[in-house]
Amino acid sequence: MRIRTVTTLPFDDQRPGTSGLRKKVHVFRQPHYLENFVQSIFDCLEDLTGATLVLGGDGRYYNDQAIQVILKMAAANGVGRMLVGRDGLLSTPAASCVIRRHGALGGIILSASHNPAGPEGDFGIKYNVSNGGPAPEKLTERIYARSREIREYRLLEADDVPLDRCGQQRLGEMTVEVIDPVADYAELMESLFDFDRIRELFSGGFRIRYDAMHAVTGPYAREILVRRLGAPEDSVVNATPLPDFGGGHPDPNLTYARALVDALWREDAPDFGAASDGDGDRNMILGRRFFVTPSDSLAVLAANATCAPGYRSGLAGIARSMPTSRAADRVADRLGIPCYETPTGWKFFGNLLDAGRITLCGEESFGTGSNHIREKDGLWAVLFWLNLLAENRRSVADTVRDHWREFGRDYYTRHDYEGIDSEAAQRLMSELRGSLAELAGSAPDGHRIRLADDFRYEDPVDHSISEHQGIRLLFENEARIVYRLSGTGTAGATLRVYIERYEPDPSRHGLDAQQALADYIRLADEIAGIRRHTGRERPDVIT
Ligand code: VG1
Ligand code: CO
Repeated sequence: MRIRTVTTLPFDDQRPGTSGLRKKVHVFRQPHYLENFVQSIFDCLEDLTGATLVLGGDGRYYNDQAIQVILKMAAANGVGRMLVGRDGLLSTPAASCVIRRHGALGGIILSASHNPAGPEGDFGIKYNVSNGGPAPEKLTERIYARSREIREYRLLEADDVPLDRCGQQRLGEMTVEVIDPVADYAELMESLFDFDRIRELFSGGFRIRYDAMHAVTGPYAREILVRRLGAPEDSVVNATPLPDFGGGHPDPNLTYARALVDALWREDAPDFGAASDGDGDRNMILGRRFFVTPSDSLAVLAANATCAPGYRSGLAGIARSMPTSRAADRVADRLGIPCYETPTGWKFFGNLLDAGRITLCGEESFGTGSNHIREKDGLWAVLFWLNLLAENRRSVADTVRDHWREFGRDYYTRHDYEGIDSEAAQRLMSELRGSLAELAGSAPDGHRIRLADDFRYEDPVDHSISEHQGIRLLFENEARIVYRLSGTGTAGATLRVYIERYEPDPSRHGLDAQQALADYIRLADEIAGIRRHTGRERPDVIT
């Protein structure tokens, strides 16, 4: 076996976004494209020689080919041991768990999360560091800089490594260890939640429907929900990971997980519904005819955390991404613990978790997690809910309504305008930025704006600064509108508008969110000129 040094030229578009580098599959398949980025990662890791790395992905199209390339490059770059999920599979949370459990230097995760897959779909690659979490901006910026000057990469000339069976193999000087992608993760879950209680819940007739959306969580849900917790086999649907996710869009929300929503709205609906995204880090929680917003889910779990054995001793603090509703803040306030507001993206929670300042964290985008790993975790959230329901024996809807009665309700919605013209999107944002000074203190349609700014975050631990993280308009009555552009898309731009309003009065908690927020939805368009700039009459996705 020979190490080959391949001459290459840099690409100028390899800057990682909110969560790694995401591009269309055909972009990744250009000669040298994947290799350049992987070599750029390796070049930025000081302790690579002899180190252990973790490798796996969500099983989407090109996952298998990319893994073989990365293995050969790792062997040529002096990696000592590579832990690879069987069949190249590892959910994002499982990868985080494996990195931590095995003391790895880091891991490479192949996923474009909830973006559609297949030859015409998206592919992605992300590097996670030794705490199991996404590389911080400092490192992703270094990797990007390296990708702009790279001139060669190294690759071992060798046959492909079979990945269908667990066990050790050699690839040049490197050990390839194929591991069960589920085992470590399932064990971790068992240590956090009361499996006996959840088993009792199921055996008492409580019915659940978990939709794996033909993406990576099928094997995890089968092992944990069916095999270990005794839910009936047909509780997990679409459980076989497919390279094109069955042609679907594995984004667990009311639009893309429509079949699940319909099932929960039927007469014979199960008690509990849940879905995950492509790489298993997101979750949607449904009750019978009831949708739990991710922001509420974080708040409810925080308020009831001590029901789960792993959180018995209480919470150190909570963090939420800036556009996430302030429902969690109210719980933190009540508990007398700090609540941090971070920019969008899980990487911003890492320092707070490592420093022990927070125990739970979450994002409005169907992401919830804790200090057990350093990624958001879809199945974990499902198990937390099941643990809570096994304790309180209430329905999902009653659990959330009880919570609103106690803390007030934060009506919340997110409107996404997908695939809009990039320049139009930039113009909209810069016009908005330009009018911030004018907006602050003004009262469009009688709604006074108390604060208008472009969110800037100073990390309380390492004091690094992240600017331009979204435009916030805070109204006097605690309503809020936030605008930001997505950092995960691969075609055109996606404008996200987040709208919320606080309602303390329980007699007014029964409205539909779109209705309750109608004034502010109108204002959001008026203020930013969404229709004028994008030519769109309505959002593509409402969550
Ligand atoms: C979106 C979400 C963000 C999430 C990110 C990665 O980013 O808004 O909250 O962390 O996706 O999620 P953006 O920049 O498109 O708004 V994913 O599940 O990679 O797993
Ligand atoms: Co994801």
